[in-house]
Amino acid sequence: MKRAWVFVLAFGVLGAGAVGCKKSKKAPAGPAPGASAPATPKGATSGDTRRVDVTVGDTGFEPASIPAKVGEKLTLVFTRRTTSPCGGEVVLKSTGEKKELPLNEPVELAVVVDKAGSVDFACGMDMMQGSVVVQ
Ligand SMILES: [Cu+2]
Repeated sequence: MKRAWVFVLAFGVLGAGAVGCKKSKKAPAGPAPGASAPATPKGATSGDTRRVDVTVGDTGFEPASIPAKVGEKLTLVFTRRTTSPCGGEVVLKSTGEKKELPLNEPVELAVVVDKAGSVDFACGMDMMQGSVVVQ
């Protein structure tokens, strides 16, 4: 029984070591395989996306109302600044999509604004509320 444990431990250490090696080799070997990577268009996907910072505080979302235009690509970037458990989660009501909000860590939430109206979001308990007002 003991031998089996030692074997598992040794194997685990070797495995971890191998991974470490691969990581450290990554830097010098960079240019050759990475040559094709920068070819992906930079501005095409991110350039026309508007990012809006939303702070999650004790009093709710700030701003709680975000104006937007139909067809616009919008990404809300939530940053939770309160330790209240109320701010621990944001839910996009139209899709039911949920995002956990770790303290002081920006979390992105893409919002589809394909028609006029309001796209609502709220905390997990539906107490704090906000909306994207699409015109
Ligand atoms: Cu809440």
